Amino acid sequence: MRKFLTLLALVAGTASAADNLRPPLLLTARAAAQDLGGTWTYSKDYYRTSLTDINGWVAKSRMQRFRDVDVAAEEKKGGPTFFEFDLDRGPTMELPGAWNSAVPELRWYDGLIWFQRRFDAKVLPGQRSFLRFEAVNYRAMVYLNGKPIAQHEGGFTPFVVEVTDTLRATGNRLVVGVDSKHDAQTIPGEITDWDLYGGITRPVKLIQTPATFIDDATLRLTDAGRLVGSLQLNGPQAGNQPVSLRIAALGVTLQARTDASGEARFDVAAPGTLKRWSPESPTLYDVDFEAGGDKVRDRIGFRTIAVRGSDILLNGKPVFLKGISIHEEEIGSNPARRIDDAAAHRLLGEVKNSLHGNYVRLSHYPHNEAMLRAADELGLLVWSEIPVYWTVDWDSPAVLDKARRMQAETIYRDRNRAALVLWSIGNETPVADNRTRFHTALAETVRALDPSRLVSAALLVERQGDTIRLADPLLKELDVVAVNTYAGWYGDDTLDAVAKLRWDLPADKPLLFSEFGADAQAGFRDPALHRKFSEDYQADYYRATLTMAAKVPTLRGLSPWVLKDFRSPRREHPVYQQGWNRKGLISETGQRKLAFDVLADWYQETPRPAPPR
Ligand code: GCB
Repeated sequence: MRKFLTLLALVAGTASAADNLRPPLLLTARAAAQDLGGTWTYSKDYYRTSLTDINGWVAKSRMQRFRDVDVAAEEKKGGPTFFEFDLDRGPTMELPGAWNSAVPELRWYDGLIWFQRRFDAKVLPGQRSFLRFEAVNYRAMVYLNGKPIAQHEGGFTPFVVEVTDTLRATGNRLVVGVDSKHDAQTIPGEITDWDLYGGITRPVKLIQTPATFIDDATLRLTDAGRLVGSLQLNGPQAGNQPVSLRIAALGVTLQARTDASGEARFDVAAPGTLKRWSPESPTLYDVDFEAGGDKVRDRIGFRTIAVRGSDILLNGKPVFLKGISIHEEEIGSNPARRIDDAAAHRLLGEVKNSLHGNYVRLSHYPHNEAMLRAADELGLLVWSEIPVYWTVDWDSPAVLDKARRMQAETIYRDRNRAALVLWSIGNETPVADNRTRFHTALAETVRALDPSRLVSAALLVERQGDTIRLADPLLKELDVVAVNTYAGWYGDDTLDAVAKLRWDLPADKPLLFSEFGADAQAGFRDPALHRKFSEDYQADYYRATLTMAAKVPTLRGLSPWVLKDFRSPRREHPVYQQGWNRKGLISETGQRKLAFDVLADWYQETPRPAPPR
């Protein structure tokens, strides 16, 4: 047990400085890997008896799902031993994907489930092996061949564990305990406005590398027109090694040498032939990193992002962000948060090709890596956030540490994505000293880890008569002000009143409407009364809100709520909602509502849209 705890500490760590927040292993951008997706078996463990017995006694071995034991073979021997699980003969589930959608019995299951995957692996001498989990919601306890190898908290970020010494050539038994429970100490906390979606929701891969390997490599364009980056080697030969970077399409080849810690840096003037990435022309380059016997290729776009007064500058030019918010939920009647390339392109294609957008808010947590890559390819700017949503335990250093760790895991995962321009550090968190301290610390973390992108947060506003004010001390930490506004949906405002609302906002910072929206059930038309939940009301709500928005002088973009109806246990109106938040511009199956065209038309008027007529 002591050994297990030490290992856990290594994976979980604790940190105060931004430097210590780098995950110990990253293995980003590894194309060659053994995908462990497919058929897994599982066993529910509602009372967690794999972990502890009744009365707090040590768990009974007959309950411990993570053991490397052939239960059927043991049973054949007869004798006193018996088991109350058998993962080899358990029910099956196709992973990745949330259990809530996979099996009707698990629709509302919130707790611990053990998953098992048996696999063979090609183990070559001298090679190292790693398991990379792209996301397990919310906690993961990982065992390989009966050995505890990792634990991770946080449902939306990757983690990597080395398994070189534990991996077998045949018959590996990978068991993952997945605990979906949230509480006052988790991020997010217990109440959100989206589905529970417990499970191994993103790919699990077995990655093999040489003894010394490229753990991570990055390259970006600076405001001064230079390509700067770094490469981190890991292994016995990491220090003082020659490494190289090549962008064949630009004729760029750079040599560098790693320092004692295995890090090499690149810095060169960007060639004049470099085509900058933008939504209009999302140029990506194959960048090849090489060191010793290892090679990594990433497809990277190069652009700059900055603010000047109330303008957001993309490649030095003002840009207006025509966006929409999106949850990580694929289109279809029974989503399982199963976002592969096709699902990502389908969602983002709606935004790019039909809404005429150039921007998405990936809410309210780091999305599947496929979404970021699809945004890079399609040309959509991205806002990314960690789920510091509504309220978490602002006074707990441990919770702050978790938030900073999630932020770091996201930054290290996505920092090569040109599409990504905005890090948001919170959503609708009520103003209070402890909350502002928490966010200020997070903003510092983001700036320390990634000074090349903008920092924002979706803030709550104060209403005084017809004027909406922003009196949030967090403002000074942000490059871009963002507010969620629902006048005309929540509250008693008429839509005429919404169109006339005024805003009292900082004049020197860009503003984004990070959310506004109204529920509508697809197909429910009510042209006579324009009742709430009708498509007619939602379309009128959009017209009124866009009229109001167009009058805000510092407005530099919007991401209305939301592209697609999404599952939410809070939304139980039996006729209009049936467990879905209906603020989508399309239904869960992709049916467009009237408001879709209202926004699409507004976005088509460039460069900065005028109020709709
Ligand atoms: C919000 C939240 C979002 C909700 C939305 C709503 O302000 O940020 O997560 O889903 O409102 O529909 O009420």
